[in-house]
Amino acid sequence: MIQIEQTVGTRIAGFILAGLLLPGVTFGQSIPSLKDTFKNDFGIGTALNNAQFEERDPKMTQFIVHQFNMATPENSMKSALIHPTWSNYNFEPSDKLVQFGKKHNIKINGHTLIWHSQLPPFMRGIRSADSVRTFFNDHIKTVAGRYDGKIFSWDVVNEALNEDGTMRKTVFLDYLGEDYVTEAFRLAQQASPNTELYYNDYNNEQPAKRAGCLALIKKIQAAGVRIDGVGIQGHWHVGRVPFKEIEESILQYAALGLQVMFTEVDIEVLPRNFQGAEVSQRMTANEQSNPYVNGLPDSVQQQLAADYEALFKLFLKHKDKVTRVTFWGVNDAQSWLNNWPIRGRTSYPLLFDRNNQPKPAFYRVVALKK
Ligand code: 9MR
Repeated sequence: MIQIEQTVGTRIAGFILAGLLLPGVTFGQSIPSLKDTFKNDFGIGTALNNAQFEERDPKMTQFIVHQFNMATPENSMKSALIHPTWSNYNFEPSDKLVQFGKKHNIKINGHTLIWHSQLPPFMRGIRSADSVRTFFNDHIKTVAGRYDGKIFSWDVVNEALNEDGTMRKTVFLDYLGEDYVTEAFRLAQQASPNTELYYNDYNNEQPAKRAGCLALIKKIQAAGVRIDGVGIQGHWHVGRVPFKEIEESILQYAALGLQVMFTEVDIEVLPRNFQGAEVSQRMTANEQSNPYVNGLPDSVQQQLAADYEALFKLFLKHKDKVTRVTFWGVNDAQSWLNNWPIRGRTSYPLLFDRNNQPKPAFYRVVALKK
């Protein structure tokens, strides 16, 4: 008994001491965990950069492991990085990501096999269908094959559609024709039979693009090729989250027998004059374009919290169809939105602030389960 009391006493003293010395570590653990909060509902993921999955900052690692049970590499598996020259692959970072997932029980979603953006430089010089076909086949076979059974899922094709639902003009469409999407899934299935296979896009909750996405999925299915899920990226804007379209999309995609995932969620608070996540689109800076350098006004903070709460309410309502919700970054400091479509802004799109402290939106989301 005495011994137990002493142990408990030592632990409490240690806890207080650790709190004084390493506030982030101890207090980080006292924050509720998203993955635990939603453990009976859906997976909770984050995009990870190389520094994060290489565990360069132990406090960050501890934070990630406490909050998330799924992860997507923000860049390391994109073709420009994993396949930098015609016959060379750079698997080192992504192998580390896989180890990170294994060690911490975090399921990895590979991102992404076929995307027109962030292509290796050698693809720019390619002018023949044969060469594009060779790249396409080799890339999918080699990359998907390497991680078969080691990662949980793949975004096989990313962003193949225009806003009006037609096929986006890309090097793959130009040289391989409309069936390249189905073909990518067929090859991924052969190379990686033990991995779930998804189609991923932004704005594919919007009616016209959604119709194109539904048609694309039906085409893959009609060819007898496996597709397990569809990712709605979820790059939205505060006060303008398209709840109705999101709900319709969940129902319509699920009706095709697919899992529905929200794969890159963030809610922008900064001014922008267009919707979506087209990386090549840019805006010119002016005096109004970076308004919250010294902090987010309470009114915007509250709107952000209300939007996140309503979003998670919707996800929970359809938890039988929604299998994963992934944020595009761990905290506001990491978000790509600090640099797009204007470089060097101060954005606040996620649930955790620049010091990994929970924002009001976090508490509103977690409170849904109380
Ligand atoms: O967050 C990513 C950023 O670091 C990269 O510079 C950018 C380059 O293409 O890609 C960002 O991630 C994108 C994702 O891979 C696909 N959907 C849109 C995301 C935001 O641009």
